[in-house]
Amino acid sequence: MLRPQGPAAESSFDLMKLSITIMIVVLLIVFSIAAYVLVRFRRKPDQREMPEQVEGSFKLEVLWTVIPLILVVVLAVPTVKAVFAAGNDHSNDKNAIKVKVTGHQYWWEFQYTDYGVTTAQDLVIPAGKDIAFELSTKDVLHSFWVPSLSGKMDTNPDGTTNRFSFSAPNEGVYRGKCAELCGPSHGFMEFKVKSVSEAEFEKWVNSMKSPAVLPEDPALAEKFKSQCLTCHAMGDMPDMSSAPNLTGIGSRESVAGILLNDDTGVDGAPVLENLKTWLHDTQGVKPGNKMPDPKKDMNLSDEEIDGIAEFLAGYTLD
Ligand code: HEC
Ligand SMILES: [Cu+2]
Repeated sequence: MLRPQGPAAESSFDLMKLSITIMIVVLLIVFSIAAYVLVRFRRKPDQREMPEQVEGSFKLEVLWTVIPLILVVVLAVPTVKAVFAAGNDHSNDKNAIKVKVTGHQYWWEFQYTDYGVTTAQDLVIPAGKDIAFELSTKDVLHSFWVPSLSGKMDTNPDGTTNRFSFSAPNEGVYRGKCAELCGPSHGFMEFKVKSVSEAEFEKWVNSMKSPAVLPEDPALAEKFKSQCLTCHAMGDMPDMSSAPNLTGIGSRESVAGILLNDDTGVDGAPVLENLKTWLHDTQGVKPGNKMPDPKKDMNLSDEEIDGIAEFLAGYTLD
């Protein structure tokens, strides 16, 4: 929030600076007057009599009503302007990229309706373009929030949808959060916004559409199909919206949104390691999440789990 990376976040940051500046100025003036009065009018050692009692001053009362009024107006005008600008809707804008965001306990689904592409956890967008969001939830109330790009927007459990939009002028990866307590793994319900060049975005869309692949070992492929693809979709398979789409999972910024993929190991772990961590202990990583345990509930052996992890780590987009 304090390092805004786009116009929507900048307007919130400007409001914060304006209100904090006004607060500091008021604080300094009030405290200076209070300090002056304390020193100037304190009781002298030999003073015994009651000081003169002053009541009611028309001038002062007008002064301390009008000044706050002016300050409130100074705050209100840009705030109302920014609030209406933040609620802008680009859903009918031909140049905007439309993304349907669905909150799930505890992951984010992103559907690119104009491209027929669905992904999870990584929201890939072309830098500088307006992204028109339509937000809803599959279960409870969540709130979609990318602090460095924009304010929050709720996903309502009553079936209504919310719309808003933002853009990310600079290429980069921005961290997103669920900002509404939604269950035991709410704190791990993270996602990333990946702002890339227009050419890279087109390339990403095309590779997301390439046909699904399976593990080479036929026995493992069979297990994967029967145990995992009942919930998860990949490549050109129809997406049931019941679990994160796994297309190109090896190229993602994270596993399950929270285990950061980092080959240098400085800020996370390599993707293969994260996939193993996830598949061997999903409840340990995200307590209360809705994926069955591969070992206990799907009867997979450690070798099979590691084999699937290796296959998924190698399932990259190019
Ligand atoms: C009953 C449905 C279901 C089945 C079956 C299932 N999963 Fe999942 N899986 C989920 C859900 C739901 C999540 C999201 C969990 C979360 O993040 O809260 C998930 C998350 C994942 C993730 C992380 C995805 C991401 O976007 O980072 C991977 C990887 C994964 N599952 C692999 C597997 C594998 C491999 C199997 C088969 C052994 C499997 N799943 C079987 C429902 C399922
Ligand atoms: Cu949440």
